[in-house]
Amino acid sequence: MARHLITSAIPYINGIKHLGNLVGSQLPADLSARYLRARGHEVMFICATDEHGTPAELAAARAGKPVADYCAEMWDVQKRLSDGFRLSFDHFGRSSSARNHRLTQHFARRLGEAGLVAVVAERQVYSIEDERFLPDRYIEGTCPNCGYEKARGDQCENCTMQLTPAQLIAPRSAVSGSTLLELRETRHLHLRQSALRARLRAWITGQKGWPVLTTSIALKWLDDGDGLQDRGITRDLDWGVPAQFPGAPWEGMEGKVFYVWFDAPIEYIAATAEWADATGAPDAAWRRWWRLDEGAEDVRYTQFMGKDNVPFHTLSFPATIMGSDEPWKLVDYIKSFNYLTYDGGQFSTSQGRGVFMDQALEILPADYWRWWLLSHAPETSDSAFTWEGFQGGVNKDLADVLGNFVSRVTKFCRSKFGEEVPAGGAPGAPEASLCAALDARLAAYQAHMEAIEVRKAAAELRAIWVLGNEYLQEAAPWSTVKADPDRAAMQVRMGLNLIRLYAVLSRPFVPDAAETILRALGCEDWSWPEGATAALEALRPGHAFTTPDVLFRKITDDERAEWAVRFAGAR
Ligand code: B3M
Ligand code: ZN
Repeated sequence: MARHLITSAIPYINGIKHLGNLVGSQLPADLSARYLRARGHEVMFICATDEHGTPAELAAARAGKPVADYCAEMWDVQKRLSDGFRLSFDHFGRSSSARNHRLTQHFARRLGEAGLVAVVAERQVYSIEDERFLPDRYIEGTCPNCGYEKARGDQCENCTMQLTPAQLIAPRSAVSGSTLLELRETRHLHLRQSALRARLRAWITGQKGWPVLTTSIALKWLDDGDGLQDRGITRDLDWGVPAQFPGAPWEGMEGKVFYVWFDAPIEYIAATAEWADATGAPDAAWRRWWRLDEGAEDVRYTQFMGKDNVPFHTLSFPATIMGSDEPWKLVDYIKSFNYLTYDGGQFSTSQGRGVFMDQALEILPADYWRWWLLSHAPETSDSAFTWEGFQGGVNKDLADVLGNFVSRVTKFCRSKFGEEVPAGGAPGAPEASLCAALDARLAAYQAHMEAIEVRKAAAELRAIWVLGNEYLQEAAPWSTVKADPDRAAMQVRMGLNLIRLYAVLSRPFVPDAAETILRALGCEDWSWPEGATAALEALRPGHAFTTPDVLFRKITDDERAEWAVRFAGAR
């Protein structure tokens, strides 16, 4: 028993996320949360919507709605979709919450009092045609690092480099496309991150066993100096956490709000407080997850995110926490992901290219997507979504292997012995070797899940399903039953117990199917197996069950062809 705090990168509020977003943070985080709960650990799994900043303002303007209304509506939409994908957040918060306003201002004040915030007069990009200062994200241009032409003024999403607008080549306004830009003077707050460089380096290099992807990105930006320049943490926007507030150790920040990347990670903490508020729990209930002096010493904190988010989680957010000089919990392990590509190109929100969360659930149940996406998670490199690959994976793994096993065993039992677990004799050598093989694979499965090696865990689970099919094929109860009905009964009893075991082990990946199976088996025993031999005795002779309907249907060639056309672009 340990306590696990898990956060997923919080999705921007503007629009429905595509499958690449889903598999890059929320879905693997859910897998981990579900697994750890199944093993009896105490888990706090937090996500939220990222509601501030220019993307929200731009999207609200496009929708012709006040930004607060737009965000409230989109939160509902995203919440419904995350429920639809069975993402088991303990709380799905909002970065615009009162809790986050208060906490963000708290951190800002602490940083200011520690001398880590400077008021800087700077010359900022002003768009003459738009008649306004342009925040970084409202400026687009060519990346000085990789030449990508649609780099934004805060970051190049192609090479992950953090940028300032002045570094962009051929800058233009993202509001109007105007190139009539000039620099005008204004005052902003800057976070003196560079003062924390030594502490950050010591912390990062002291981490054991972080993924190479995480550490290399962190050290790159730390050493290049680029990621750790003192950065402006205020913006000229209305919507956000006000930078001028009672007790603020500075003046003159009226009309400015904190930069979205300053308040977004703080929302991990705030959303845990929102959870306490929503459940009527006292402050101590959320603080024991976050404050080292209030119980968080034994918490293991894991963050999940796409690789473009890594600099903010290895440098900016830790700088906020360290700089506060208060005992807040820092992350223990960062699991980061590469990208999922769509049919040879990129998923594109702006072009509507690829499959989005709402569309995915319209055409197939969540489990189909969960299984394929997780078993192809872009861990060591990008991975490719193709309709052929998706059809093949679903049909083979889910329909032919897991679904077919469940159906063969239950139907055969029903026809020969009726819908209850048959008694039969004692297991023999084939069953002993099945159990030995299961135990070895189970140990590997657990090890991969604990190490958050998602694809390896999926492969091991699939291999566990395959063991059942191989056993059934060799035992062949449909032949045994003629000469030795007792032995056939025992084999079927094994098969039914394997089905229950599969439901328990597969639940983190395919929760709905797992629940359907256990319901059909008339069983509520979700206990994680100690070992295969005991686990295969859970359903006793005489236990009644019902034969489930088809667990997973196959995707037809016609459907595949139709979907490929439908999701090619122009949503
Ligand atoms: N919303 C970026 C993203 O969705 C950003 C993550 C914030 S995590 C604190 O990729
Ligand atoms: Zn670039």
